[in-house]
Amino acid sequence: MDYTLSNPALNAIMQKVIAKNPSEPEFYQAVMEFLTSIEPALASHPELIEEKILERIVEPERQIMFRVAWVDDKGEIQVNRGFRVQFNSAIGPYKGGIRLHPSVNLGILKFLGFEQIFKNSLTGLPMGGGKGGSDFDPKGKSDNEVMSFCQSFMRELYRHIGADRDVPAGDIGTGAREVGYMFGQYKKITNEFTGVLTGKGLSFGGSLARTEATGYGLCYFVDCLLKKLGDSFEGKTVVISGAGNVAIYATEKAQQLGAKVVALCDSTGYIYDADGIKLDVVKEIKEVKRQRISEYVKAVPTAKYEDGRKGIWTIPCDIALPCATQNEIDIDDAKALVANGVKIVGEGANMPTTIEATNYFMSNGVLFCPGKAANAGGVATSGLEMSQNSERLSWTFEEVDAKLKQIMTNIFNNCDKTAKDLGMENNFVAGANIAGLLKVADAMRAQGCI
Ligand code: NDP
Ligand code: 2IT
Repeated sequence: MDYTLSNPALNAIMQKVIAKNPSEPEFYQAVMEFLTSIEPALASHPELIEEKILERIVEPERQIMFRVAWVDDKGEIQVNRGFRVQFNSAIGPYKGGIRLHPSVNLGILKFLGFEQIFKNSLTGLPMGGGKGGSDFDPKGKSDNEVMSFCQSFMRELYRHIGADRDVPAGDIGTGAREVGYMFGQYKKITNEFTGVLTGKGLSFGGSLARTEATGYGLCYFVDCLLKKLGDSFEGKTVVISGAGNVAIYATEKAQQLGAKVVALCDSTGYIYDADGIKLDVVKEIKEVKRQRISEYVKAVPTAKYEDGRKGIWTIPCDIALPCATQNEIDIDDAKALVANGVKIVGEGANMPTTIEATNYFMSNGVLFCPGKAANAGGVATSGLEMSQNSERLSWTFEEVDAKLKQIMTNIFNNCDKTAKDLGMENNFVAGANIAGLLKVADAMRAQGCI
């Protein structure tokens, strides 16, 4: 990958990032995409360079790494590494998920924390950017082992977080079960019942619609785009990757809006159901039994299962919603999607599309919705959970869902207008990055050199 930018000031920042952060390709990729797309804003905002806003914004405020030792069911001690990257607190307390996956390392969490700054800014809510996680693999672990890990993880993390300091939540491998164990341990150590985590269970401060929020929000964003085109989800064929929290609720909303979702996947393979995915079957397999997606064909014998997840992008569709993980669509996948007539790509996952693939989509007339705008519904609803916790109230599902829809509409309009004003209509990558950046930059300037 060539990380050279044509603008000398931006290129200097990029080269410094590479020199100061060895072996962190995902972080370079996120910074590269960001710096490339914000260039049109430099002329009217010289302070971004002159006051070193950009040079400061690519440097996390704080990075915490720690040992997580825990005891497995055989009585053996296991050692994992825990992280929290507190990237930027200019507009609010650090906010972002906890990823539990064997691939987790500092560079991946820095890419995620960096993206989170601009995503959270776009929501319009007062939340800074952060991300955390561990290389712990929850797959195949017993409940007891997951609890043991989560408690040990929180025994260190608790001293760095707080309802007004840093508010973690779910991400890959972290759902309601893990958030519950972490919350319980935080409460035990601090003797305080506060809104320190979001995505909590409904019986202890969680928000209705948080489970659904990222997937629903993604579809609300894409629906705004379809409306702009005078179109709708009705009758569209949709391919969605992943079979986790985001993918399941993107499927649910796309189906409610009249689309036919024909494929889902997990890291082992994909299912194709020409009649439309039966979501109750998927929920039972993934949410209740925590099994592989291959089980689907046992319940729906007319569907097909293929090993390996790459083939999912060869299925013809109008709309592709990558909702699994970073870099799951490369240039070959993009070419296959375009050849099969895809019109819209909406990122439910964080950075699921490589830079090359993104450029290919955009130069071939595909409308591309970047994750930091399109998947912001999850963290936005986390912000709504924080508001409910602060006022000791809980809102109805309909209230939260209506606010989520309004926030996604605002994000779409903001990205659309920002791009249009710069003469780059429908470039939602530039629209999202510039709109997200300018609010944070304004707050950083106002707070002086810190
Ligand atoms: P889950 O853990 O619920 O599901 C993740 C899904 O993606 C699983 O089907 C998983 O398959 C698959 N997957 C994960 N890692 C890989 C990998 N390396 N290769 C192939 N497949 C993989 O996570 P979420 O649904 O919460 O998160 C999905 C994406 O959405 C992530 O990028 C996350 O950062 C992003 N996101 C999540 C938000 C949220 O609120 N949860 C909010 C905004 C973005 P398998 O089970 O086989 O591992
Ligand atoms: O990537 C994300 O935005 C999330 N994983 C959700 C973060 C949150 O704080 O709800």
